[in-house]
Amino acid sequence: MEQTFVMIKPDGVQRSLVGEILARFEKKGFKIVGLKLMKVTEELAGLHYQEHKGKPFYPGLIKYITSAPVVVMVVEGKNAVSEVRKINGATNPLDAQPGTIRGDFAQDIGRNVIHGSDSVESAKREISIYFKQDELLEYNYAPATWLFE
Ligand code: IDP
Ligand code: MG
Repeated sequence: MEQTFVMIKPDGVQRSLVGEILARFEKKGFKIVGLKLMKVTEELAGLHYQEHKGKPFYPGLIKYITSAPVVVMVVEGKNAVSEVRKINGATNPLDAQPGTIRGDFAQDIGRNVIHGSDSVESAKREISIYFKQDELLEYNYAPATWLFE
């Protein structure tokens, strides 16, 4: 099973979309192995978005992501990295299909509600930025019996 890192960005929390978004991942059958509400510091934001340093939107992105609390989580399932990105939809909500989180709940690329890691390597790196090892739980996920052949 693959793990990926997901963040409900400040706009998602402020717009009361946490329950709705969590429900989508739960209903897909993803096992939530870590989950918390937190404020992202400038330092964490810089680590998370290091690949975008120097781009025109970078200062705005850091301001956005540190502006108010976010919900971070680690979800586990088959091909979790790419499946989560499908559920999230295209980066620009105007390109995101209806039925995706960004397609249903966002209009602006700078307020696109949700983050999902883009590769297994990124997922590992991002999980280690936001979670301590003892915040990731190992437990028996009952629905697995009915999710997998
Ligand atoms: P992703 O979140 O779909 O992986 P990335 O290209 O990695 O997209 O960009 C990271 C985040 O930076 C986006 O989710 C969005 O919040 C922000 N971003 C990317 N491009 C722009 C832009 O052109 N204007 C404003 N914000 C942007
Ligand atoms: Mg990205």
